Amino acid sequence: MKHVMNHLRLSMVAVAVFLLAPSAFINAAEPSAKPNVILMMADDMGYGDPGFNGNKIIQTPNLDEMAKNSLIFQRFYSPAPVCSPSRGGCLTGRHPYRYGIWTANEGHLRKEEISLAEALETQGYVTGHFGKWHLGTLTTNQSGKGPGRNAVRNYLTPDMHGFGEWFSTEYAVPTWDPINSTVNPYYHVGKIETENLLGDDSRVLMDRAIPFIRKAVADKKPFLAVIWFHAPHEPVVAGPEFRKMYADKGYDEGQQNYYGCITAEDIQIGRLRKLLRDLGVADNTMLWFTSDNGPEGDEIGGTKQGSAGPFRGRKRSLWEGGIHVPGLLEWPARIKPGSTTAIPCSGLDYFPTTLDIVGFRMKGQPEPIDGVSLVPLFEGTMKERPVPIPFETLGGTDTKTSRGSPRMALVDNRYKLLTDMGNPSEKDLLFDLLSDRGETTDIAAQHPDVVKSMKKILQDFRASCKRSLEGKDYSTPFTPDQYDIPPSEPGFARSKNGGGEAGDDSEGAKANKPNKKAKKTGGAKSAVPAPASSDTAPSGQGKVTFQDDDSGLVNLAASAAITHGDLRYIPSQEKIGRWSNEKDWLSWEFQIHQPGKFKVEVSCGQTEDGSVYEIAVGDQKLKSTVSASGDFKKAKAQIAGELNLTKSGSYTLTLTPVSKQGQAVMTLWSVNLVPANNR
Ligand SMILES: [Ca+2]
Repeated sequence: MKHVMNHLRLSMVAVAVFLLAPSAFINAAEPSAKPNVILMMADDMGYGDPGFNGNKIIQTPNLDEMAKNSLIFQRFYSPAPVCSPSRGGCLTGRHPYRYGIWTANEGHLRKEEISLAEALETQGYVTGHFGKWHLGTLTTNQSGKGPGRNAVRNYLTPDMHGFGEWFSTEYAVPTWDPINSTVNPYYHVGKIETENLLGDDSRVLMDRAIPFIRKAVADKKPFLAVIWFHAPHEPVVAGPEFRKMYADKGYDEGQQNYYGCITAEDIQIGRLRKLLRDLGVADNTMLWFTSDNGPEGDEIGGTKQGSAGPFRGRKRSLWEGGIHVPGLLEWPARIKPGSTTAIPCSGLDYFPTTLDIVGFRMKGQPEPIDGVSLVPLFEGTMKERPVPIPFETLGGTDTKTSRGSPRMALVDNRYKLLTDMGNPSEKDLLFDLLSDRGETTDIAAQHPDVVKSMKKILQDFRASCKRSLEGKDYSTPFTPDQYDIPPSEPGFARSKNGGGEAGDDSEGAKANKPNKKAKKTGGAKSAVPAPASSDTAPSGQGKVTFQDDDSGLVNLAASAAITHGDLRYIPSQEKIGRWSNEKDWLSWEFQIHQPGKFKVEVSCGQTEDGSVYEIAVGDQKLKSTVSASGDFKKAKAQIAGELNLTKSGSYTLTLTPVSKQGQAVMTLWSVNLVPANNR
């Protein structure tokens, strides 16, 4: 009895100590409660963009205020260096290579995975998704990304993963007037939305999140709101009042748009925080903020004004600049204002952390989960991350896909290993992130044992992902198909067979994968592309081509041309042929977001010199004469002149014959608008 009393007394002492001297993070814990959960994510925002990470130019007063009241993660990682895979990781806690989302616009969040929304729904939560989805197509009819994105195989809407309410786009839309994106509309629970789509996109989507939250609170239900902003992803556009803020300070147009759309986003975050306080639910709401990957562009310029802070590399790379992103958690019930942590954490941790807090485990949960519960961190008992964070992305050595970084990385409490494991050019790099966060000094040679043990973890990770891809983590039968071959395997069949497309989550950023525009039918059902087996395609495909984000190039491909007359596109040769009638002509629709002067390069074939043609955009006209390539089947690039496109936006280019030489005007592969150097 005495023993029991002592034990009780000890326990009471322990409780008293607990209450009087709580750990660094605990305020007034209420373990049985189900906190509301809001996952906010900016798109392509760099670590150095928000004020709380040191930015002195971009105005983010609401995020800065939130940061003061939050746990600031000094080392927060996105699960991947590009959009779609990063988002999959945030919703499932599992690395995207386990379910075939290799890069942006590839694969989809498999139904066999369990998302945070599905899990919380079983616990009485109401669930909503607002903004960019990027984890599947939203209609089986088409993807605005073009025929390369298999809209049927990848059809996966938010409600198929547990979101009862959703107001979402398949991929990026302009950050101002998102209605401009006719090929990529907002859907509200499966129906194309047409109302309240003008002005700031962050406001447009917050206008939908707020009533959802109000209703959940009125119904006394805990809620999960996943708010995935489009800003500051391309097309980066800010409204006049936001541009003016920065124009007045002398910043150029690209800066005005980039900074302005972040400030507009920040205002909506302030609006949300105020709502939570007004409704009396701020205390027990976990309000997270992060970005899905690092800032866009090889370097700063145009509308690519994002800052990676002190880090090397940017979006698409596994250098810190691609994956080390802003991270905040505001949760007054459990997190003391002014808390910080230097322990590496990840978007992969959202899922296990939330399930740990709510205190349940999903039946049939696919395992392993790559993230960890951060509850011990909140309780002050986590001194180190218990398991390292694995990364794998598509890429290689070319700067377009991975900006020069190796394809795999492992981050532990101190070191980061980067490796091109299995590639012929395999090279291992090791950095001590505690003393060298800028990744300047490779110390692999000095620490072969560290390299070896970290590499072993990545080898095991890769083998584990392969098992996941084959469906071995699922309790239900799963038959993998050709798109479930990991990129590291021979026979990996990406893009060409319609599984997805090149790794870029910009809207049509690769100009040779033109977006289809529902011009003729006026709805989501745009013209179905001709099957590859047919020799020729009908005229008037009407696809909009977008300027490439990185190179600034506008590639007006034959496949995207609208044909007028009897002209035919020949898919097997990717060219326009049978151009014997001088009355027949071509046009293309395209959009640019980096205005300037462009050299017009026509790639065409003719056996003899002399056909004359005219290229026109608006009232600018260029007359040029075809110089022979020697053969209609052989392309030769020729410069027709220069165009000055002074504004961002939509244009039409026409190519009209003036006279033909011999039997035909020419065969045509493409018209390229190549940015002139003085852009
Ligand atoms: Ca992104």
